[in-house]
Amino acid sequence: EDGYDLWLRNAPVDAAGAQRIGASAQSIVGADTPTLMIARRELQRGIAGLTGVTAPLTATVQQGAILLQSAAQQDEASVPTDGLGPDGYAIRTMTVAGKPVTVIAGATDAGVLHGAYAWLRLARTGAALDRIDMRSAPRIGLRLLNHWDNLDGTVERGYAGQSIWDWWRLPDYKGPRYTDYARANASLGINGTVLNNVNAKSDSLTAAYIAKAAALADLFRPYGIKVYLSVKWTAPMELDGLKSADPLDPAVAAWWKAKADQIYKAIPDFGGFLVKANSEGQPGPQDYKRTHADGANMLAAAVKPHGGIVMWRAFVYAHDNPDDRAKQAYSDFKPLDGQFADNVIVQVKNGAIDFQPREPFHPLFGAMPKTPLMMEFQITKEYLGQSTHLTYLGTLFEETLKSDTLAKGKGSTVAKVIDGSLEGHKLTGIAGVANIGVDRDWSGSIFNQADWYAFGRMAWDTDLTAEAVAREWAAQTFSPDPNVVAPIVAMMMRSREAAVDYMTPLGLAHIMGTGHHYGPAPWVSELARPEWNPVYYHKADRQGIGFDRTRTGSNATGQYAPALAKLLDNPRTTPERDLLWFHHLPWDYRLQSGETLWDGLIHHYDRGVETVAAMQRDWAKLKPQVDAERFAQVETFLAIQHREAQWWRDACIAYFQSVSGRPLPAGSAAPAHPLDWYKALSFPYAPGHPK
Ligand code: BDP
Repeated sequence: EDGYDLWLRNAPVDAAGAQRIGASAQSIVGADTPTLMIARRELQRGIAGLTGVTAPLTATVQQGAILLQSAAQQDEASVPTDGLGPDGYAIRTMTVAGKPVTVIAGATDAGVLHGAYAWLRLARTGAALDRIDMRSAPRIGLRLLNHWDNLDGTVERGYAGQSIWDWWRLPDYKGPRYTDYARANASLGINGTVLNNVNAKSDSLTAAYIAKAAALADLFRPYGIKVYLSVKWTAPMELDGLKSADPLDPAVAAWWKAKADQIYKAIPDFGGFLVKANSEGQPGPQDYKRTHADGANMLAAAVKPHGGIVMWRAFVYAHDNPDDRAKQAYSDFKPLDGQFADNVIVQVKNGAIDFQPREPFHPLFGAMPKTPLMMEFQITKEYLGQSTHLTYLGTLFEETLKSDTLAKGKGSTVAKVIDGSLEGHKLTGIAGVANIGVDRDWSGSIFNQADWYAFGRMAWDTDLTAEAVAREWAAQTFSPDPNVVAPIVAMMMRSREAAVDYMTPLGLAHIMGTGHHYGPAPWVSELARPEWNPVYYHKADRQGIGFDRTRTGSNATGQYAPALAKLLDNPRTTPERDLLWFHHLPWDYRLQSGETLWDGLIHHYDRGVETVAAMQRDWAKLKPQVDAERFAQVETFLAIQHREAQWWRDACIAYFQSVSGRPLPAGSAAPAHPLDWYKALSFPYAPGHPK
């Protein structure tokens, strides 16, 4: 058990389980289309793995059969598929031709495939299969992975080995991993993938690389997955010697139009472009005194005749902008609301800074009613312990999606902004920066697989709770035995809060080491750009700590809906978990617990370390129930996490104490080393960051 099989493991169930599954899966009926053949194969493979019995394919309906029905196979007896959209499915146990069967229906073959995976999920997690009547359709149209994969095989912020795209040997060699990748994504309902890094190279738009992307698109198509590309703004200059990349220059627009035509010739269902422009040194339309909307609309016109879209990222902050970094995306984009073409969607990170262990939701959500906004989550855990720390992201996703923007009164959640229901948008999307590489376990650790899983499941259904998703994942990945599922879910559910506690409690952010973003470095103050320095974010001094973003500070609170801004302007009505994100407060400020801010901060750090120790103890008890290989990996990684949680705690406390000059509260141990010891550590070869 090396983790390669992910949640599609199909390990044998006990006799009662085999009976439960076998009775409802005695044979399979389905047409010979490419996608339904995949659905048939997946069902056969799953049922055989779980029960040891292979369900034969039959042409006629038999008792206990599974019937795969997409629109083409509908008759009067079939399950209605209206309202399921292009991706949804219905599963119903019913009588057909006098025989009890299970019908898996969809308006399209892709819908049926999603239904087949859903049925398998029910089978694997121990659900009853003899009485099913369910319908499920995603509210968000684009559910995409973003690969930050480079053409040389490295992965920016990748902690699971090299890129899974073997660009060098594509388009000829298409190894089995691509198919398994498609299976895993389709099983969650992920329906698109952006193949290359947002810090893009022009080369991905050359004929040779378009052919490579087309080979992957051909493989993914029957799984309902489209391919997209990140593009570099100056590609027309770099590839064909154009004099400029001005979006309003007709030659530039013509170049992109011809490029789009060329791509669509090779990939008729190509999804479109993802763009990082005028951000962290990337070129963009602002270099020509044009706006993001000018740039996005020019590209949008190029893909429009083919039905393509442009995803334009709002992750921008500029070195010559003295304003609070947390405010800059809003300042740039809010004035452009209503100016984007109808096949443009603006992609916004979950928070205003950068994928921190915790951030309040991005103020753009709810602030651009005339523009479709898509969510960008980071599945790869750049700032959350990368591959070794167990920090389940389901809770982060849930917290963000359920945050209330109050933009149109109570209940205006971020989920409703991105599913289009709040402001009436049809183009809707959610992206996750992938945590996938060539490691045998795909994601750098067994538990990181849960973040990929949770992203896909919650993209499909934003109402799912992190806990329900953890439960499903644990049952399929380890065992449906409640004695296994319950303790694993309990570990997962407190894991991210533990990391917040031992890294950045009470709303602190961005105090990680420069470049690698792995360990603590709250002391860093000498980097060229102010907002690269941790001291910019925590602003700790003798008197207190925190970033004043209130009306009288940077006024980042003013970017939220007035009703919310009012709450955030007051530390007493700011959620305590975000306290220091919005407020600079004296060390003696009283927390809700009654203790001082200083004591509370230390206690959060202590609690983070203790929680990891408790997770270690809980895992140790699972030894008899988990296979040796995966048990050992998790055990070792938890030991690393515990050691590093201690490191985070000690380094941060040593630093903050050097600033505050305060004694530690009774019962809290002094850091193991003096501050200089922590400062002297260096990690020149840490993975995942551009060298
Ligand atoms: C930051 C990463 C950087 C990415 C950037 C982005 O540190 O490597 O290029 O985001 O999202 O989180 O563009």
